[in-house]
Amino acid sequence: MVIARTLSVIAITLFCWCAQSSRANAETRTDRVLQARPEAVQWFQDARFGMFIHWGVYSVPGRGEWVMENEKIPISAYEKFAPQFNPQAFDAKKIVSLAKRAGMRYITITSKHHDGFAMWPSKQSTWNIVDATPYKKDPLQALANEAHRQGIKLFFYYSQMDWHHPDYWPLGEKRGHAAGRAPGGDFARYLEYMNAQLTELLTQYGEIGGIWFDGMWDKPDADWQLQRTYNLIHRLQPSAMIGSNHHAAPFPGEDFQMFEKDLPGANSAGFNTTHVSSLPRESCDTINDAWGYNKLDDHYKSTRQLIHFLVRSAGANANFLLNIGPTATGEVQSEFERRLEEIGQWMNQHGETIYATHAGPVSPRSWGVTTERDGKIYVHILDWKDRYLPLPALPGIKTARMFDTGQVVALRTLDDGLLLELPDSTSTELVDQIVVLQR
Ligand code: H79
Repeated sequence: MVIARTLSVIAITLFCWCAQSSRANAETRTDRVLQARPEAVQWFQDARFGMFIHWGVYSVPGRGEWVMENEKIPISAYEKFAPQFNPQAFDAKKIVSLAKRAGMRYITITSKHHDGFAMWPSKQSTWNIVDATPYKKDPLQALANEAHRQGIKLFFYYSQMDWHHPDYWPLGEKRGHAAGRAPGGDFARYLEYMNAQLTELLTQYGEIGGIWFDGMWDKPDADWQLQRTYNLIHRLQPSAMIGSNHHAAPFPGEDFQMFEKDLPGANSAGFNTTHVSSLPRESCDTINDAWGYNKLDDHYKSTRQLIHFLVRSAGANANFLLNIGPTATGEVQSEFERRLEEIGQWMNQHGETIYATHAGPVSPRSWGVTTERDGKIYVHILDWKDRYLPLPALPGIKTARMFDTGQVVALRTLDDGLLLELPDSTSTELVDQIVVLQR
């Protein structure tokens, strides 16, 4: 009897121990796909507006971030820009404050672009801002400290394509061939390098909003070991949002989907996917045509155009990540600053119709979009000159008012639609005529 009981206690203990250790094994298995925490995903979805920053040694020649490839500059010549990169005027506080005044909730900065140059003192290579430039300071640290202080989240852009690293091999079909690199290299070793750099970024700068990958499209069929890298990121920072600009439907482990210079699914850029996933979305665009500082580019979008893109993004359930490319001295062009200030003034008054909204019941139209939050539907009329705006039927809508003035908007229920009669006094010159519909 005693022996039997002792044996069963041992059996139960062994069973529990085995069950526990197999759970522990499951936690450490690399093939389990981890995702960002739901609170982080929700935060991202509500944020709606962020600042993109493209900044690196390419800011020295000032002909855009693709200058090395576009002008076929070999590594040996390109490296000569680094001693000229001394951004004494870089002021993290000023940039974070500017983002805040613009109404932006997060900043995504290039930690490493396609030229492979690390904007922080990476221990993995001396091709970085502390070892290779007279500046010798870490702007990412300054930015992270200031962003945390001002309650802005900081994301790091990281280019998987690398025109400088000897192990980024084989090269993609077309790009990186003028760099003058010795042929050969070990791609598995490159991935170790990349993971080691990402580990630095995710362990030395406090809480990071996420990682914005780019450049995988250079060789989409290579063995990128995405799961390993994505799990590494999610283990180091369980709230970090991962997105990758690979122009294809999202892969497991990614937490948001981005669309470069495009609204979700539109593919007006020509290289984006039309597949729109159920993940949170983000559109990004430039103020002129360049991401990295381009002194020749004066093709600026107007504040009105930029606000329209922000509103249209929200109406398509997407955040808008708007880019600035600081100069080699670290300054932000006045043309960018002025537009951000003006967008901020607009967001100050109209943020309620953008932040924490989701796409409304009327899908995007040429005249505008709808957003929705807390039972209110915001009809954003961006491009419409007439007094009457026909909508599809929206059952149960009882009241309509102009968001800006509170003026009543007359409603007429049609057989299969709803007609808004905009007040006489409403100016079609407004950036956005917003009508609030309530049930
Ligand atoms: O960082 C900014 C740009 O430098 C980078 N992404 C933004 C955020 C960028 N790289 N390339 N592009 C933007 C657009 C060009 C894509 C193309 Fe292609 C590369 C078109 C042809 C070569 C991808 C690969 C599409 C077809 C092949």
